[in-house]
Amino acid sequence: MSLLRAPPLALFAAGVLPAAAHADIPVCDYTVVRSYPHGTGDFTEGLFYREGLLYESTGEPGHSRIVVRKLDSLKPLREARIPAPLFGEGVIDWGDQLISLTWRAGIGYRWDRKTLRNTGTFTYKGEGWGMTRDGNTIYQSDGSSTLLLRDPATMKVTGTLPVTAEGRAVPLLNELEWINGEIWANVWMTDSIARIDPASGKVKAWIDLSGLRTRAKGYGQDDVLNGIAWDAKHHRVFVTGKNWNQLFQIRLKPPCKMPAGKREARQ
Ligand SMILES: [Ca+2]
Repeated sequence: MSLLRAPPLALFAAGVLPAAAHADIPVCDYTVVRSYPHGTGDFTEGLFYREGLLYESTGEPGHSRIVVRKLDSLKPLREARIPAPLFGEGVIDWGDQLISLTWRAGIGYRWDRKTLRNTGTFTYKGEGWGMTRDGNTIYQSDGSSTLLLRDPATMKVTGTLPVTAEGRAVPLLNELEWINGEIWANVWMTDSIARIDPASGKVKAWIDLSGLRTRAKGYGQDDVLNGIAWDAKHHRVFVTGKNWNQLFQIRLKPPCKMPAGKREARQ
């Protein structure tokens, strides 16, 4: 989605943790391990890593596409276009397929993962934002504080996961990634990632990625952090943002700490 087309509700100031982060939840700091190139015209809406390849879907009508490439090169190995006026959103792998969403059209696509040949479409209600998966379940965001669970075979909704921090709903969940039994979620228009317990929907910790956006020259108002990928084999976390010029491998700096105000209150 784009800020210019978005409802003005609940927009967080970029660079500020969601209000719920002031609660009794630890905040994780980070270090950059390495940076890789990222296309400054790529409005990132979906991102994942599989078997040495990066899969990225991008938005904006006329610029929406799915690209498969190596980490260290912007040259697409395979590419598929999403025709205007559609606005590309999340993408996930499912067996030999890719499944992708669009923002408000209610149209989803299935692709052959190896050739990016379009193999079908489906329809769904509501907005499409991000996706990730674990085993047989896709988790999808739609801009609200509730993730939808879908059956990848049918894309029908099989359940919901309301996401809360200290009992308060966490809206604007965006790009997602299943990492070590947690769902990591970008919170739109912030530098924050929520680490969500998939069983309870509770935010276990926040990751404060302040500084990356400036480092990647994400100066436009829409150029926010969005895109998390996990290399499970080598335990690498990658993050990027819309129109950023870099994609970063990051590492969390333990321990994740309680917010300063909370610590002081306890002293
Ligand atoms: Ca992802």
